[in-house]
Amino acid sequence: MDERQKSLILNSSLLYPPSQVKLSYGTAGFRADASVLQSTVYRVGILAALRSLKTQSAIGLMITASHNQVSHNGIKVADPSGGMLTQDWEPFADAIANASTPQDLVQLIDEFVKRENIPFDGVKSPEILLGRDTRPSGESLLEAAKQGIHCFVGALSHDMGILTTPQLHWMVRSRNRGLKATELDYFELLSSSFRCLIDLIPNASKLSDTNDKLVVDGANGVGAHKLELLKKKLNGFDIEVRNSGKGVLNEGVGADYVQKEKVVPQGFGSQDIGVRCASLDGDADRLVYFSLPSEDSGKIDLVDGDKILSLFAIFVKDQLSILNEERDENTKDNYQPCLGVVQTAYANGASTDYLKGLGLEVVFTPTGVKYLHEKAAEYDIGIYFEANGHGTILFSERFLSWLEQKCNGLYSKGSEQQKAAFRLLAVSKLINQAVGDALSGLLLVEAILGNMGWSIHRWKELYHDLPSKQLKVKVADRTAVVTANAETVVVRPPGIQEAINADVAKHSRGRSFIRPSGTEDVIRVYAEASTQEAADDLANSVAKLVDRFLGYGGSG
Ligand code: G16
Repeated sequence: MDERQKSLILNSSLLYPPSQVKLSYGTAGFRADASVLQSTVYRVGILAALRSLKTQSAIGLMITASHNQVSHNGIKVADPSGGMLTQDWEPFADAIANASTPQDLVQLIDEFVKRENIPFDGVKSPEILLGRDTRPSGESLLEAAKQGIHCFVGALSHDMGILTTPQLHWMVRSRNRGLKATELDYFELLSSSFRCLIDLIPNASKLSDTNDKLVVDGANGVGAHKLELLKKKLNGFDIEVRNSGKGVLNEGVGADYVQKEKVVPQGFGSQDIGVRCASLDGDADRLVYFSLPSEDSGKIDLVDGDKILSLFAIFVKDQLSILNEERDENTKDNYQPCLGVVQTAYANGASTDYLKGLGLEVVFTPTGVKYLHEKAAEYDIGIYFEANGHGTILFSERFLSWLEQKCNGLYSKGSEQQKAAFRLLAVSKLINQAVGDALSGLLLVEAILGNMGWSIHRWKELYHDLPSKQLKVKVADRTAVVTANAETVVVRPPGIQEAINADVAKHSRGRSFIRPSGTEDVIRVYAEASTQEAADDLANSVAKLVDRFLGYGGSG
């Protein structure tokens, strides 16, 4: 970096005094109360410009705190693939976010530029796509990000306006692939591939029997508005959107609330009994379904990310089986696409048993889409979902070009094999392969339910969830908890895992784990057992252990 560049950064960083709060890049970028984020976001703007120079590609910056409360905000970086920032750069993100003086900041950047060989004489100037959700703090934070980006001469920043997080990721991916990348193109791709899947339903009239009305809880966030726009392109598909922004973002509404509390969100009531309902989170990267049982108890029948994963897995597996039935020696080949599914420790034990029972390969990673996505990319078709409703399907280039070949002439026109190949191709276009996307996920669920002729009740009955409970515990320092084996074992502080094991042993089908949240300042506790009472009891006793070992004034 030459002296001029250094002084540009030094001078502009004087406008953004460092925050007094120590922040970490976490599960999905930096998150905190919006009032302390200006300098962090400014510095991530610098990081994004460097990442763009390094990769000579467009990079995305999304200002959002997703499912967190409205007063919070955050920032995450989308890499050229549209996926999460490479984990190799996270330590640098942490270091610059916490640099205590402008001089330290410049020095850290200079060292990093040398270590990473970041070219300042590359063909392309930095190019960043910026998006934000509906939080009131978003606009000024976006300005801070721009200031960071424009420390670099010739840098381009494109403000894409208010978007869902997955839209921004999709735009980055599409732009870097030389494809159309506007919001209109996104809606066009989703609606056309959805229609294609609907047209391939064996008996299309079934759709109206099973898929009558869908009511969607928009979490009072950006997803509600975008779904209204998308709906206009869906040829009368009956979707009613509620919680569209009059209430408070994520408060008593949204996918996180519905999945964790398992209660009816605001805006829903006895008039919805038996109706198929879905919930998005604040930035529409998570999706869960639910229905209200016949007795008005305030509780819901939840169809979570695990069941969405199961539905997708069954459908993809069915299509692959049809392709495998190929009898014609001219079109048969030896390539056997490899299908794998990825879950986290939060996956209900019953879902894992079910998926394994289907003969599928199930692997586990720590919480965080960045881990699941990376694992799923190892398969020809990798399906990943967190129980909280965040997930997608990834298709390898090899598999897609094999499919294209099969569609284009190798299969006889109108054959079952050709239809199955067309369905999988349509899924690969409909589903957002950059990141989990509630809108594209919702359309895929609807299309698959239509193809199978299933109601939400039939879907819910795939398997019965083990009763579970999640709690949060405030502790003095959540980084004191260190986990291993995809977060199923606590290695620090010493002794706590043995104490958890002793509690788990007291409960039939008991399982429990703890982990530090990467998006909130809490330790999360998960427990499941054969009855709800036992799961609640186990979660409470493990939460007490957390408090004893790590709580304020706890002895350990
Ligand atoms: C983010 C991540 C998810 C993760 C969730 C909760 O979701 O993208 O992968 O499951 O945070 O993480 P934690 O338990 O570490 O707080 P979102 O929807 O908030 O972006």
